[in-house]
Amino acid sequence: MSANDGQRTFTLDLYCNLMSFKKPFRAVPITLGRHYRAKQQQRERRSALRLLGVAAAVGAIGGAGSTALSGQGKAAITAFMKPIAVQAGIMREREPQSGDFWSGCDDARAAGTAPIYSAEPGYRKEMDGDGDGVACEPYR
Ligand SMILES: [Ca+2]
Repeated sequence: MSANDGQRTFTLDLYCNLMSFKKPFRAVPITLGRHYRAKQQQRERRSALRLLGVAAAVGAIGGAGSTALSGQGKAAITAFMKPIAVQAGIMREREPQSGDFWSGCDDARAAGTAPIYSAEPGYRKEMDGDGDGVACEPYR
C-alpha cells in the first residue's frame, strides 16, 4: 500500500463523514416491552403445561398398556371403556354373532348390534338401503 492510497482512503472517509446525512449505525440494546414479556411468559407456561399433558398421556397409555398385559387388567379396562365407546358410537353394545337374523334395523338397533357390515352375520341387503355394505347405519 502506498502513501497515496492511504491518503485517498483518508479523503474518502473524511468525505463520507462530512457529507453523509445518514447517522452512523450504532447498536442499542433492546429491552422487551411489558406486553411482550407477559406474552412470552404465557407462551412458556402453555408450553410447559402441554409438555406436562403429553407426559401424563404417555404415562396413562403406558400404565393402561402394562395393566392390559394381564387378562384381568384387560377385562377391567374393557368393562370400564365399553360404555363410553358405545356412547361415543365407536363400538357396538353387542357384536354380530353367527345365526343373527333381524327382521329390521329397529330390532338390530334395539339389540345394540347396529351397524352391521356386509361380511358380518345378520347383514341383509334389504337392511342396507343405499347398498354401501353397511346395514342399519346410525341416523344422521
Ligand atoms: Ca348403508
